[in-house]
Amino acid sequence: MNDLGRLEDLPADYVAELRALNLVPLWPSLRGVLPPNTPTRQTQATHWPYKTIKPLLLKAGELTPIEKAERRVLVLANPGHTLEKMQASAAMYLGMQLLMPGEWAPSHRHTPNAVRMVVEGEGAWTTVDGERCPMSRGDLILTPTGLWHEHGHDGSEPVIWLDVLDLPLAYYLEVSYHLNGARQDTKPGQGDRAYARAGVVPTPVFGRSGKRYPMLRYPWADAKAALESLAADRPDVDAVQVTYVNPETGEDVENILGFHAMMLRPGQTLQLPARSPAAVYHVIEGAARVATEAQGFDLVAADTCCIPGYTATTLTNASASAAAFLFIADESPLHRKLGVYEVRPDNQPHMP
Ligand code: GTQ
Repeated sequence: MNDLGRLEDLPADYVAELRALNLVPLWPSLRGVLPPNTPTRQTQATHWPYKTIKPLLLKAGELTPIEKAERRVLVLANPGHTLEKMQASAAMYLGMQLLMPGEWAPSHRHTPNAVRMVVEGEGAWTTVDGERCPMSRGDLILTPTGLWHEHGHDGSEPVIWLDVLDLPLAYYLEVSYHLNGARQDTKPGQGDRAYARAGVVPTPVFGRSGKRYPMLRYPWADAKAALESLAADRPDVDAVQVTYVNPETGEDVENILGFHAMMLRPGQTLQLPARSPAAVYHVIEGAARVATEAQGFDLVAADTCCIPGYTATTLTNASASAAAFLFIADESPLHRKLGVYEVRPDNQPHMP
């Protein structure tokens, strides 16, 4: 509650005089912008079931040709931010994108960072900075800030993927814009081949690649194998999780958002402490329940949900026989860089 003076306590003509001069008294709003203990979050826990999105996305394919859409995307908008803002959380944007056989989404580049998590369909590719990246279910493909990218499709069925961008932050910072370009020539070299095994990196005689983004495609087959081998190696460890990193530096693949893959063993329940960043959970394989103290969502394959920051979360794999595999996107690199990253194992504030 606001125990400081209210705006109504002030004479109306005084407030009007201030406003005419673009001045605002702080004290009536101080508790609003600096609330006690836990930040105010517009982000609401929200579930987007894939089975509800897919038919509407295919309908968009009939209604709007790719030439008119440039990117044919249904945005997964968080109602807590209002739908018009097209944001899933403070920093994250989510969209489901459809490409039909033979279509081409032209080359452009922009200041926001993006990744694609492939949901369904074979035969599509994204060319990023001249590297042609094939798209198969569960693959993660980066299109980091400033890199040219275009999508094409040589297959015979619709291809759908989940876009994750830091667009809301870039827009808020007033740095969001794009440039259009010509169809890219593809160059030899595939990061996922050059960096196919952890712990060894290419050294072309006189040093390392020096590329800020040496690896652009993270095949699901490799991430899944890493999770399975980690789970087998560490039966004592509950959280079977890997983070998508730059293989040259070990740092998060992009500057602002973080990306992870998690395996829930059959029957497993995993308690995640409240942490400052908002998180997005997307099921690659299997099914999982994502629950907060207030509510829970039962996610099946290709479903996506968003959980606000500072919220303890319980993940459950109800299957007695099948592992569940999740893709997780969060705002942790941003929070760490800003010095506000916080973990609350006891749900109490631990201001860094
Ligand atoms: O595929 O380049 O969902 O530029 C939003 C903006 C996808 C893309 C989105 C984009 C793209």
